[in-house]
Amino acid sequence: MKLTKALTLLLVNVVIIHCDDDDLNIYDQTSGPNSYSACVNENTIDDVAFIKMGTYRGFTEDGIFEYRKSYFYPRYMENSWGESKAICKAFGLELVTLETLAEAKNFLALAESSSETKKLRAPFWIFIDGIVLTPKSTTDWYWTKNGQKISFLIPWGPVQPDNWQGNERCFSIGKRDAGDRFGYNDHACSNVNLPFICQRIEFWA
Ligand SMILES: [Ca+2]
Repeated sequence: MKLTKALTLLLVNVVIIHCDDDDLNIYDQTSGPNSYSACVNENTIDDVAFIKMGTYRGFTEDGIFEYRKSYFYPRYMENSWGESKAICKAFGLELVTLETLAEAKNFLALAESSSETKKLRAPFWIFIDGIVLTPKSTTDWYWTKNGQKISFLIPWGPVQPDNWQGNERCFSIGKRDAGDRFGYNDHACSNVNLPFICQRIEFWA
């Protein structure tokens, strides 16, 4: 292996190691909870640190752009919202955004049926992109990757958003009770580590 890039991202040290052709592509968590190393080959990223959860293809709400998206679940990783965003970026991905209500609904169903999320025990929440500017608001939510307001009515989970303990400004999905369906939730951004989901998106006119 040859070390090609070392990044210090917020409190997380992410070391990206290029995989030689004859190396096994491995993912390992080393040196404590805030240090990760991964052998990443762009052609096989689906099989390495990230489990590909599925794909989505649709049109933006204005109907101008078609897009195709792939969702990736980083196994074994739990981080703050800011760290999650940085880790996705370090691997050439983004923390998940949702372009339309149709995608938002499809994404919930996809995440709910994933073999990875089935390993989690309720209550659990999973970070995606998105912050709220007005606490407990159902409509004042923004994607941080481009600053755009979330344009559809968010299908919140039961009793959400609740701004629990007055500290919930980041967007997540998951469920509170084992029997619940997946839903969207406002969640604390820091001082808590959660799983997260990254995406890769391509647009074309
Ligand atoms: Ca909440």
